[in-house]
Amino acid sequence: MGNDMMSWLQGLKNNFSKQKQVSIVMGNEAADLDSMASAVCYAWYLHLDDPSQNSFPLINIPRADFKLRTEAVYLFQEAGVNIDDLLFTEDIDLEKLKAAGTLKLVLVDHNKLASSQTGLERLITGIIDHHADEAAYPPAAVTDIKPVGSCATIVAENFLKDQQDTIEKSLGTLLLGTILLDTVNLDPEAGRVTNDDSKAANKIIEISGLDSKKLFDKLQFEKFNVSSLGSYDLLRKDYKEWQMGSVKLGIGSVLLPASDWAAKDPDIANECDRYLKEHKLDVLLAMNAFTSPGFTRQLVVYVPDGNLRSKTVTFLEGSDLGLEKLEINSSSDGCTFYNQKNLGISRKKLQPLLKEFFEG
Ligand SMILES: [Mn+2]
Repeated sequence: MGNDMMSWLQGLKNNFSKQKQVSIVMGNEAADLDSMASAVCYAWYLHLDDPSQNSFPLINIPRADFKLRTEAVYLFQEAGVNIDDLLFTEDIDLEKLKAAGTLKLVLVDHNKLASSQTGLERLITGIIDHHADEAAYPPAAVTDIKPVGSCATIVAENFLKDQQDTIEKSLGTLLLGTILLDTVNLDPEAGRVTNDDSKAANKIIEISGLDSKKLFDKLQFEKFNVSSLGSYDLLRKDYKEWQMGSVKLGIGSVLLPASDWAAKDPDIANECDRYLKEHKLDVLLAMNAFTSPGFTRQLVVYVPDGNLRSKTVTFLEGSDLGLEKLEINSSSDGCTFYNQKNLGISRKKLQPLLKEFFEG
């Protein structure tokens, strides 16, 4: 096996099927960069500490969703990690392992299981986290829970304590990149960083020689760089839906101008239609928000039913959104595009207005 993180990662899939007792290290169901990087790095730490524990990181989302986390796509690639080597939710059946009596769980970046994973609490043996402690785990579990800026900081502290020699470019990149993104480049003004974050990050910089400014700038850019995503993925990257009376309504938050979107995809309406049907929606909205150069909001409305469309459009145009029709060069006839002049109305604020309208 050796002390090489890449060889260990490359062997995960093969070794997993052969395991008897396993420790699954997993992040929370939102699966942000912190959750994913902490799971991989902490499982590697546990493996170095005691290979007989059979520690495996689980990326707590379906494989197809990974590409939506564009900052993670960048950082894992920069660290030399091949995504094909990682284990996702479809690769590990936790219920089956539980039934076989071979499962132990180590949580990173959360300390209470998702509602879809309840029933596994008593299998939790360890927790590394930076959220408020909800004490929803067995008292015997070994925990390190403290309010630092990034869970990756606590993972890094473990390596710095007794596996400092193993911090090379790959591991350093995953840990440092995550800490920097979570703490806005260790900037006290942003109010996220703690002394522990700075201490861990600076130690990694010292050991690995990584350029933190360059790494942070690139991560920050990639986080909002949705150029690799098609319409369908743009819609689902940050998506919420609600039942409002007889109307099922979904809103995707899209991080690019409608004109750029139309340039990428000449037939947005077609993709909206596919999305709407798959989610069994009546109304699909996209709230576009971007900075170019000033902060701008736009709204895209897709409602195939004629009556419901005119009802929805009349309501939206008469609301406080400050809508102004936008001419988009696109064959997307079925979509209506607007500039939203009232920048204060986010999805969180629009949702109750729509609910009142459709339920009233
Ligand atoms: Mn976190």
